[in-house]
Amino acid sequence: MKISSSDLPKIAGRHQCVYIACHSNPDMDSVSSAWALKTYFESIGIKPKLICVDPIPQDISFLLDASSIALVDPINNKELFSSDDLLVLPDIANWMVFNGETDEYDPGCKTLRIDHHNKGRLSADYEIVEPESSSTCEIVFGVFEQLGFAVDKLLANVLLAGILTDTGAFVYSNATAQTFKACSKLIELGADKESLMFNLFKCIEPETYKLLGVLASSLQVFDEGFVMTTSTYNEISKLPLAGKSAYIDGIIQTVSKTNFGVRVSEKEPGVLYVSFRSRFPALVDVSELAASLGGGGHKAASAVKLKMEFNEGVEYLKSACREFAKKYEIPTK
Ligand SMILES: [Mn+2]
Repeated sequence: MKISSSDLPKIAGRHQCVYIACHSNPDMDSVSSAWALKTYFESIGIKPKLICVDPIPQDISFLLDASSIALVDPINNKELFSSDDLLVLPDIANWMVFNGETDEYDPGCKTLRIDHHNKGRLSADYEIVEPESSSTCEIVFGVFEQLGFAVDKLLANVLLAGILTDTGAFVYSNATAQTFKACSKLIELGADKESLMFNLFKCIEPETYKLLGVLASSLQVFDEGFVMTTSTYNEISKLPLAGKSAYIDGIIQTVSKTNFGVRVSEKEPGVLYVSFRSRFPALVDVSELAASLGGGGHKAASAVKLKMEFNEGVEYLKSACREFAKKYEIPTK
């Protein structure tokens, strides 16, 4: 059920315990929006619990204290939530994104989804879903403005960090006039753009660039008009410090004469993390491609996780991408 910002306090107040989930393999938008929502709920006397199925990346520590985010195992712990609880799902469109494993999941409590992903397979009890927003942090900031919740300097920094990373520092097509307005207000509220840019984009581990070398050497352009890079578990495991960088997925959407790019990473043996990036998001909707394989995301950026042996998975993806690519004319530049 679609709700408005003003419904939030009474919905949260109805429940015994409020949980706020970061998604599996959490990024800045996930952790920042979850942390921001926790700050709001605390301001109205609710003490939510932050949870995540994966550890929070160390590189977020410059921004916020993630030590209160509890590591949970919702698949094996069926008693995690009681029927009186509310589970808040920021930046989460599918149960697989929440639990890291499967869409076949029922938390056994009420759910509230606040998200900017379209084509979500998860139907929550309460929803604030805005696919036109750049990031969940942009939505959350809009919610705070409507609620009249005062955003201090720390919170402004946290929200701006989520927007900056989800837009690739405004490079991606999801950065709209509304996004710039929100960022302008956040900077006026005290967000330190220069410090964020330094910490987010100028503190890259050298191994990240070595990983880029692995990706560049595997890069293959297909006649159907797409590009693919692959990295095996063996290659990735030698570079444990290679962080998540916007630049890494960025390269697959910049190759001339292609419509979209694919990055295949075997992060665990037999588990392929696949990112899709559209070069023409208004025309080539890679969320369709991801959805056809069981994943999801946006027109410009989507993903799927496949449990397949590396070579078999890569061949499977090549044929799915070839089929999808046939729908589009190959760009002249
Ligand atoms: Mn996001």
